Amino acid sequence: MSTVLEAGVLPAMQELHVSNDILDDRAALQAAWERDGYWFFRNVLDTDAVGRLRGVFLDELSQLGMIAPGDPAARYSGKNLGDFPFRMEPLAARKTWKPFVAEPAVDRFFTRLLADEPFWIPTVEYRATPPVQDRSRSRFDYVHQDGFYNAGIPFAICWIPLVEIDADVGGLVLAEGLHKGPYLHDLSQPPLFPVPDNAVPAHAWRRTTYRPGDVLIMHLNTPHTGVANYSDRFRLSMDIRVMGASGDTPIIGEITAISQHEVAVQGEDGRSGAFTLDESTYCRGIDGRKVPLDEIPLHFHVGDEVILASRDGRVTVLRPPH
Ligand SMILES: O=C(O)CCC(=O)C(=O)O
Ligand SMILES: [Fe+2]
Repeated sequence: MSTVLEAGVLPAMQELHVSNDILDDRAALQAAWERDGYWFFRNVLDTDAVGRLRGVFLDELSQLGMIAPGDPAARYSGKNLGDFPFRMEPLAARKTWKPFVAEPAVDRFFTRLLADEPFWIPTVEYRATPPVQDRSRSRFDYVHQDGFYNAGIPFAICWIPLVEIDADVGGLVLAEGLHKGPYLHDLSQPPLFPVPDNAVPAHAWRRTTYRPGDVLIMHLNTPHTGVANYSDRFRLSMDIRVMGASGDTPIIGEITAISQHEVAVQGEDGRSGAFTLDESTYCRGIDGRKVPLDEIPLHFHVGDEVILASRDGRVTVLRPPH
């Protein structure tokens, strides 16, 4: 039997459900979310706004010599990728996400969808994924549940395609309806706790051809992975996290004091406080590993930007934005 992880093969799989017709039906939205663990909407984000965001990616890629200047298809020039900033660090440094979510049409969509003001978690990935050379590996990059690495922050993931992303370009696949169970990550394999190959049944995987204007919003426990890019173009997308502003939002801010027992923060929105760190705290280092309590002062310093979620004065999650 062929499995989804066969080298180089993206198996046929069902399409994502499209939820445009229930956008203003709270009960139906809620039911779809509970059933599927995601919403996928076609052509709901203002394509001019998405185009401006894509333009920032294209400018950066052409400055790096990776595409021809102004090539909207983002065809890879073949230039050596040795120094390529795979996480588009220059865009991250400029907080490129901020003007995008502040676009009135984008803000209106999310306000309508959430029936609340959106609260953006600055955990953002700017993905400019070049074609892969090595086709001997599975096309699934790394199956994971974001919630496993972010316990305590009830956000949803917004995955936003900036170009057409078909099966060759790869994009994102997710496991429908598998957000309810226990984590699939293998607790016996620290520090990354990978999801075992057979943990997601092959029939649960979903994909589609994504286009600018579409958005995929996933439950934080929905298993998903990027798919290796077999095209001749860059795959451009941005993913960012959102929740309703009236929910239990984490503090986004700077550390003002830190020891292995306690951390104090000053939030951007004026909230501040000191919180206890204990064995139940998930302190996440920059590479996703859980940092042991006694190493926390080595990884986090006064002035660092962090996301802090707490319950009853104890930190549930402390992490850098990325
Ligand atoms: O775009 C990808 O390659 C993976 C996206 C992802 O893991 C996420 O949006 O949480
Ligand atoms: Fe993810």
